[in-house]
Amino acid sequence: MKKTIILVLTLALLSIAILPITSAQSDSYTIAFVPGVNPDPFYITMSRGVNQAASDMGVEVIQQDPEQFNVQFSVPIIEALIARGDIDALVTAPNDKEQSIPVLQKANDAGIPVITVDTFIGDGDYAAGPVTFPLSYVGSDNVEGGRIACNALADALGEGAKIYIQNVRPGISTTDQREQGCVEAAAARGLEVVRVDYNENDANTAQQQTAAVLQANPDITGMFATNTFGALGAGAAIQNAGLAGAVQVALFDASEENIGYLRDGTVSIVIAQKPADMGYLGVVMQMANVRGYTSVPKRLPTGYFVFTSENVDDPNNAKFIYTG
Ligand code: T6T
Repeated sequence: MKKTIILVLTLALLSIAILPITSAQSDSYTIAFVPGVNPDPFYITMSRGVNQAASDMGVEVIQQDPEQFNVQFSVPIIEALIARGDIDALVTAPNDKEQSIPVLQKANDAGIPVITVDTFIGDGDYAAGPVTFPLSYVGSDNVEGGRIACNALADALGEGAKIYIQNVRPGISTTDQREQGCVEAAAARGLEVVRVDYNENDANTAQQQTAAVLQANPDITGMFATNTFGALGAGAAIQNAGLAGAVQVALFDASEENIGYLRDGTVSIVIAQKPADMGYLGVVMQMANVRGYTSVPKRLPTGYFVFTSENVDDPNNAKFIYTG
């Protein structure tokens, strides 16, 4: 996989040097970036990668942020970007596997190539799945991420333990797949998933739900929170209930707050994605495509770094913590 990334980067960067592109063409190339929601440390970090690539490649980026992780907010933004008539390519994290399809199809039909970063539409298989028009899907393997989380819980708790999942909302490709991976790992390792709650990306809701579930089910000894906001709420609930250490907790997303929960012993592992790389590679691959390369891969997994109490203070790993 590293080889693919290096090849794409090398081809795209080489193209700047060797293709006869006028400064007018390069000046006028504009990429729209629409993250899943902001503010969110994950997408703030992704934005850093997008802007770094744009600066490295001399293209303009227009970023527009949905206020909530919801198609009601992202669809009008994308509609307006299409209507401008001056957008050459779109890099975006769709809010819903199905509901985001029509507006992205419309962008593609208007001649704006689409790369999805972090999340996907359809089933994410843009080569042979039900939705094939996007150029590429750049993001984590989220089934694998859910498995990493719940295998860690199984390692710590052993067979027969009861666990709880804090998730966002059905329909979001990433968090659906994390839940799936966790449930699969739990079944394989003999853990019982007692309950799944959905917090709508609201840390306060996640905190209240977690507190209520742990109080009503004192035999739950492990939990998995599938993204930044669920993790933030789960960590607070565990702290307030004085359950640090008694309940093993696996969190997704390496925000400063979540790393703080790991440092103070509230949680056991934090799974970091590579949002800056997703953003950087999304822009690079759009540029490779516009410059005529046919080797842009339909799928580019970006990998993880798993933080534990043993490696969290190693300065070499600080780069995996999200930008605040
Ligand atoms: O976990 C990330 C992202 O991967 C997911 O699609 C939505 O939530 C986050 O942005 C974290 O808040």
